[in-house]
Amino acid sequence: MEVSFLYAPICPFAQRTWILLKKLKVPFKEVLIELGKDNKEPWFLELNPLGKVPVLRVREKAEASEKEAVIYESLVCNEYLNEVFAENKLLPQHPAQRALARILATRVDDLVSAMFKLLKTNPEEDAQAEKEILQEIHKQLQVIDDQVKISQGPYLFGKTWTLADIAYIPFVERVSIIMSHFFKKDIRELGLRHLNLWLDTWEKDVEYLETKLPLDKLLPVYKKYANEGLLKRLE
Ligand SMILES: N[C@@H](CCC(=O)N[C@@H](CS)C(=O)NCC(=O)O)C(=O)O
Repeated sequence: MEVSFLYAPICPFAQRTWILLKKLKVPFKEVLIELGKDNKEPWFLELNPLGKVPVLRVREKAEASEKEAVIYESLVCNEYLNEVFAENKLLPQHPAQRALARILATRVDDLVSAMFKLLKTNPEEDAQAEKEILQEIHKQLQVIDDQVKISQGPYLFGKTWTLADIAYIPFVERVSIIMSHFFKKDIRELGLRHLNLWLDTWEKDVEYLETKLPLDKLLPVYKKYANEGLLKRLE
């Protein structure tokens, strides 16, 4: 099988699949996509009509014939990699727990929405809105904290990482950066002890660290979305 991975290193959704490809040691060809340009081209839209990264192209050679599978949507890409390269071992064993892992992976979207709302807040105009959105972020991070507490950690489902952990980490990383730079708040000081335990393991995770961009690459991306009132805080 030949795998091509179409992505942009700044994209947190693509980072989910990037981490997993590395963890599974799947040899892959990297195809860098310039967002706003390459992903609008007809050849790209033919692969993914949604025009988004990540995309996986997998060439399967069976005797004389050759077939290509095209997979997109980060959670689906990771489910596919789990099935094809990991014998389905990257979700908990029990069906209800497997379902919960999938539910958590989709609940990351709520953290993502809260993150963008946070960036849109103008603290100079509305201190109450700032307080409320920070509470919403806390509530979303509490989801991780509660689950790690139940499983006794350090991961969401115990001693080994799952697809749900991978779905969360790129976004928790970005929330942490946004909180510390625009709101002077340390994610580790929210009183979420189990979240901190979970973060400790990611901070030592080799494959994740290989995909982690330096702050000078990430912060400008989020400055583009940030409200002017927040940008003043960086001056
Ligand atoms: N639901 C998609 C979201 C992917 C996504 O939004 N990717 C962004 C980059 S982070 C993208 O390709 N956006 C297209 C653009 O910026 O033009 C997934 O999970 O893969």
